[in-house]
Amino acid sequence: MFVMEKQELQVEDENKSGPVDLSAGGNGYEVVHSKSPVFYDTYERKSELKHQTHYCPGCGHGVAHKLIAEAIEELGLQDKTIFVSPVGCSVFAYYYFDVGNVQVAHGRAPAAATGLKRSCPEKLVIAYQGDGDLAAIGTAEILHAANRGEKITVFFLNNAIYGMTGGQMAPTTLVGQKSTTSPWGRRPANEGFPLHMSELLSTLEAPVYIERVALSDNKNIMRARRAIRKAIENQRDNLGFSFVEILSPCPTIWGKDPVDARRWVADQLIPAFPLNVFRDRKLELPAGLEPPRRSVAEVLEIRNEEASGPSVPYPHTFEELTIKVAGFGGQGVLLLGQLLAEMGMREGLEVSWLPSYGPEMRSGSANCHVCLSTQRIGTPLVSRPQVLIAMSEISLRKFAPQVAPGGLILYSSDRLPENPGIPAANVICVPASEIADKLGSAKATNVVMLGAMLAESNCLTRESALKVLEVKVKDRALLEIDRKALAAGWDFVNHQAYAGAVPQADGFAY
Ligand SMILES: Cc1ncc(C[n+]2csc(CCOP(=O)(O)OP(=O)(O)O)c2C)c(N)n1
Ligand code: SF4
Repeated sequence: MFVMEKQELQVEDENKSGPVDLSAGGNGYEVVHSKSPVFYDTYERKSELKHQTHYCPGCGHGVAHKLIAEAIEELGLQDKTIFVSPVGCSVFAYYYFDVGNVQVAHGRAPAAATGLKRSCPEKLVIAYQGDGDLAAIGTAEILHAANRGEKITVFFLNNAIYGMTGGQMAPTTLVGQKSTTSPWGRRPANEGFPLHMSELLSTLEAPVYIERVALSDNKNIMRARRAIRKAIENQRDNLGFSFVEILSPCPTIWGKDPVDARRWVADQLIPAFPLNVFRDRKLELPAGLEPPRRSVAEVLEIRNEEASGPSVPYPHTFEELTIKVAGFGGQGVLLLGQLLAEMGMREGLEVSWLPSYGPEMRSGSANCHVCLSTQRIGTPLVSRPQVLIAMSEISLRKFAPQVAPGGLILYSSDRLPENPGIPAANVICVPASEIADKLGSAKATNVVMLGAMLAESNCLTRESALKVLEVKVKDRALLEIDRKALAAGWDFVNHQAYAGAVPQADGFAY
């Protein structure tokens, strides 16, 4: 929208999203300022708002977005940027920034940004948070990310209030400032004093850069611009944790017009939160204590050619297979799920593994959800498993009713209990613990079940199972037993299970 007339007029075409570029026509106009290409052309969420943002007029979020977009553009980092947006008024930042985007749960941006940066260190990871998000529900996340010196950039929009939810008191709300939850004005004796996040983080060793700026007037906005750019440059140069607190107007909740709101930033916020460079230095780490850097493939002990997928495609007969493994702690329930997921990965599938267990270390209930898919997985939750591996009677009774019609239940026992309440599913009882005992270790019970499952479902190959076991099982003697256990579970299903039929209430009999 920003055509500056070199000589006289500014022209806009109503039918286009941007200005008419007259420079090509050689008529004296020159575009000196335009919307950063780091922004999408239009705001797609609402048809009636395509050419404006969802922010209120005079809101600081829009200004901060603009400064960030320009810095990313100037530094040529658009293709490398991952923007982590929070919960708050800026929740929709991903509608504006044409970069990689992740929107996270309330307060969790520094934690998500940590994961992103550690797994993709070459990316520019920006966490953007409001004061409710960062300084209330997310206090722990920001403190620990800063203390670990995560090499991320955090922009903290402090407008001294919860904007999105209608004006509740934030940790940064000023003494005496009214909010819906402090209608009498914040009283330190009851609500405590405002939290000064920049000062707090400055007590930590690890951060390399902490500055507080304000969107109060053009001069301060230019300072904010420089601080934002520097915080991004620091990450580009791999320097460490950078944090910019941006005092920002929220005219709507403050009940002011945009001009007065800016003035209020200058008159009230800045005195309470003085502008300052609290930290700007290189981090000196003790020598010799650097963590080793290993790729995901190395950590999983997958050779590179395997990590990049199999050369010969495996003949998977399913698009998505959902599995639940359930039992109690100590039975190797979670490990069995991990084995399946890692086998799937080796066979070039998309996989997910989601554990769920009680607080007890041993003997508490434990189960895991596993998805194997030829497509991207929508959710790791398995509420209707196609396969249930039940390692105990309690888990059989609890999860069998969830099994999809026509699904498969493998039960670790020689027979079904009375009235098991099993739906129209195929059931195979596998005396897995007896088999494992005979082979020399009850620990191999889960691998007997794995062998049985592979034999019955053909979902993954025995070769993959052996490869994963070789990596996972460090004890050579146990590995030998596991190899036999895999074969024994397989043989049981192929040669014995059908001979000793167990009558089923629904007519299925194995
Ligand atoms: C777990 C959780 N708790 C509470 C909320 C409600 N909630 C949404 S936004 C918000 C506060 C936002 O304030 P702030 O971070 O200051 O951002 P602003 O809207 O002012 O930009 C709250 C409490 C939520 N969405 N999720
Ligand atoms: S409520 Fe406040 S923070 Fe939210 S968009 Fe409006 S002015 Fe901005």
